[in-house]
Amino acid sequence: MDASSRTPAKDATESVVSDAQRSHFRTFGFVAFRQLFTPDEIEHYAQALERILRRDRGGGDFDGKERQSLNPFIEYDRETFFPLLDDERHLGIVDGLLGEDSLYTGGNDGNLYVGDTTWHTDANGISPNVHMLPCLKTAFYCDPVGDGQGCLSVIPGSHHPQVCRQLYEAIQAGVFDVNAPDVPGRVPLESMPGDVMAFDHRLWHSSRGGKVGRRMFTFNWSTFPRQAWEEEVVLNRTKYGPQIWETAGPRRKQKIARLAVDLEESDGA
Ligand SMILES: O=C(O)CCC(=O)C(=O)O
Repeated sequence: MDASSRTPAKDATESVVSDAQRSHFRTFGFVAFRQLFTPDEIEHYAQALERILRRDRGGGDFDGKERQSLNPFIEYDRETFFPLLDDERHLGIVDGLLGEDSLYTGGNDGNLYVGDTTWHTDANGISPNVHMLPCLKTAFYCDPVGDGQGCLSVIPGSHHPQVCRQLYEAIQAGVFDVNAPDVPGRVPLESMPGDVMAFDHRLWHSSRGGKVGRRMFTFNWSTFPRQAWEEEVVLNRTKYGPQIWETAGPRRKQKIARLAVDLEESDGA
């Protein structure tokens, strides 16, 4: 089920996503990319994340009472985090899974987790309104996480709109409890620093048993819209601050320039 392999950090010129991984993503809604980054790189990001979150707390220690989440967070340390949006390995994942013209949609969050995350999707929480456009999240777990110890769990295939909706109906019928640790078919995605978890926004996912202060950050991406309804989905999700332009490398500039016209038009409307 896990179409990943544990290989050393990849050369940027290598193709990041294999045909098998692309097919796995389309079928099951997720792929775990193993050791795409080095643990040292991830610790560098994790420490920058901790500094940002500390400043956000007014300089105090994390009291561990509840999750601290900042969305967006990368804007608070642009030198460290914006290059990650142009990193060939990161873009390689997203372009490999969503197509060469995939887009960063502006959403990113940095977290210190406390306790469990109940079952939900990122498309619309636990609502049955599921769109048809493949969008995904890349998640960087900065600490080792295992089954029942803070790793992501997913329900493979639940990103397919019909299954996604059926799970919502199962909640209504009392068959699927979003607080339950287990549901039939659950797959835990253990992660080591350097791994990247990529999953479709419509995929049902959860996490449980993590240690207090579990460090994790994410980015949101979309397939380039080709039809009017797709454009509406993407424009609704996309928010670009000025830094997205100021910091962009050539590849990002080229990608977002195509959407920029539409965004300006919708902002001005
Ligand atoms: O790691 C977790 O607790 C859950 C992550 C999650 O739900 C998300 O990033 O959408």
